[in-house]
Amino acid sequence: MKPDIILTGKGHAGTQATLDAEFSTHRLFEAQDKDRFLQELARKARALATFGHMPVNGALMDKLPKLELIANFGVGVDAINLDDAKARKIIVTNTPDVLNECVADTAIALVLSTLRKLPQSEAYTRAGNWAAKGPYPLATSLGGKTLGILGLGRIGEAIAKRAMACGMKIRYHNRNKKNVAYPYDPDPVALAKNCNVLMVVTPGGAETSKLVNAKVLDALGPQGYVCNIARGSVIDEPVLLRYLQEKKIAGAGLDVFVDEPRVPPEFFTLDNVVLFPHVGSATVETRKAMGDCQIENLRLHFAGKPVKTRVV
Ligand code: 8YV
Repeated sequence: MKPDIILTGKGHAGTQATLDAEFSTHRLFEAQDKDRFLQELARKARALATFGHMPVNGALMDKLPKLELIANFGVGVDAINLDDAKARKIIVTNTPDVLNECVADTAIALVLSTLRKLPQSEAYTRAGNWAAKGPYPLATSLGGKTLGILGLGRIGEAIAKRAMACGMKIRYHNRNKKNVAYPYDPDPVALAKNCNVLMVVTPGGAETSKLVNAKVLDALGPQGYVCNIARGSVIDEPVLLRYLQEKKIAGAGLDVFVDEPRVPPEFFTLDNVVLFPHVGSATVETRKAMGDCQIENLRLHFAGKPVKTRVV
């Protein structure tokens, strides 16, 4: 008998095909009547394979009393209520490390795109403006600038390495000071004051909600840039929009938004922001590695072994 597992979202196709082959899979995201779907699976669903940002809280867990494991596709588990899972002795796993390099590549692409205005200059060429209007206006160099990393975890470290290769200096703020060579700032405001480009790499969730607010953006100032590779919730999005409109900061590079995939359309008319559609880890290789990690956790658990990458 294959264990029954529920897939919460339409995710990586290869991963879902393997899950279909090895488990008895049920697609919550395709169910017309979600309550009925959950009722029907209440006595047999033993795992949730989570894809995307659908909230998984105690109320949902209580509808599935046989639930043993929540295996997330992705490193960020902010959509899953970890306290609720812990209280119900449900194991939660994620897919750390395999995406570090890819997300760091995207982070540097955001910095390059934002400071050098590369997407805008590309659009300028395509529109025929080079011959018609002359050279594209000068942009801003990375070399000699300071990158302030808010959340120096494994992804932050991979970003730091790349930024140094571009001639940038590194500082950081974390909940806990780390044993690293980079200078530490005691809070996000101090970090913003001391850097030219603030790179947000913290986890999402209640603890970091709107951590980057008006005070932090004021400290960054009209010459400062902010890039977000973490979660939209970490920045106060309406405030950021206003600061960009009023040129109270120089620019922003955003891979993540509060209400994905919906991006506030007011951003679309601004020239001082670069917008990516949450592509941090979005390569064939990395998504496969993430899926393999999620699958391995499910396999290990149902083989009666400890999972590989447990969060709680
Ligand atoms: C993915 C991510 O876009 O790992 C994460 O936390 O945000 C990204 O790698 C997401 O998990 C895909 O659902």
